[in-house]
Amino acid sequence: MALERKGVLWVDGEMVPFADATTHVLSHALHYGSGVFEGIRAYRQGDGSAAVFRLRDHVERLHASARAYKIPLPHPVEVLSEAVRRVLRENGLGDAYIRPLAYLGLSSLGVGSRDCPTSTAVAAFPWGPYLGPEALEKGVRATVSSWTRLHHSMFPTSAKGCGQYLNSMLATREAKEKGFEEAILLDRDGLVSEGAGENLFVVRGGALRTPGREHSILPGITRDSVLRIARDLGFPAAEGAVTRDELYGADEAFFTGTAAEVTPVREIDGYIVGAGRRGPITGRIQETFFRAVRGAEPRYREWLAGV
Ligand code: PY5
Repeated sequence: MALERKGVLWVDGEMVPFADATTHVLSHALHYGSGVFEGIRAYRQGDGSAAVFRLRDHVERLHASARAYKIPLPHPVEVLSEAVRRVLRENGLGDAYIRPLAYLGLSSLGVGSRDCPTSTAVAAFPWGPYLGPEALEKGVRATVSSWTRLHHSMFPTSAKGCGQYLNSMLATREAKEKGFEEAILLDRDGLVSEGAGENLFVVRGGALRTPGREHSILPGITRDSVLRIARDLGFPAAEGAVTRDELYGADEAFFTGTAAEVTPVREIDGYIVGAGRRGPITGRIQETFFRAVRGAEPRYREWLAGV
């Protein structure tokens, strides 16, 4: 979906019109991917107000990502959290996707240069279901990628580093060229890691499993929320290894992520998952998740930050 090219962004403490939020072509990050980012969603609540889902966790992860790459991030968590709120307010947004970014800018082009200044920006815009309008209800068709998920010995995989997403881009493009909607990447040992931009859950015999950190995943905030929701609903939910044949033999499977929310997977490489539509456990988790983000589940109110 193309960006609307309007509104204002927060850039290092100033509100800047869309057209002016630019950078130089010799910025370090453009050449080497030396930036970190977040994806956050805000949701319209029952009373008409807007709230941000797990705002503090996302801003803290941005700081952790910057730390992992030794990219100085001068704005404290409180300042960036307020920047997110301000961008939503000033753009009059309720349901929105928020994209904070911190990257190394213009000075020199040595790969390890320490003199490039960090630029930090926060943008917000409407973004519907990431994997398509029908995905949340009908589920998506996924394929196991020929590309291996980058390994945690190569990159800090728990960070959202800009350059890491070349791995995801290759996998996503390959999947789409083959007629699938999303890619599932295996880790270096051939075990399931995650989707190109989502975590993955499988359901077998009423129990949920999702690959753990040792499988080079990004430990997603939605994944964490879904683990809690599943257990609160009484479903056993564990982190652990998922083999490729367990993936193909699952009763149900679904992706989780800020952009993808909770998206059922209905087919993987020609193997029909369950009955080929959203499974019953996936449905219950998805329903509870969407109630939680809209403020309709009192026990998860702590996940919402007012705007
Ligand atoms: N794994 C990867 C590789 C991701 O990029 C993401 C999020 C997740 C898992 C899920 O993490 P979380 O639940 O914390 O969002 N992806 C981004 C998002 O905003 C970018 C997608 C294009 O969902």
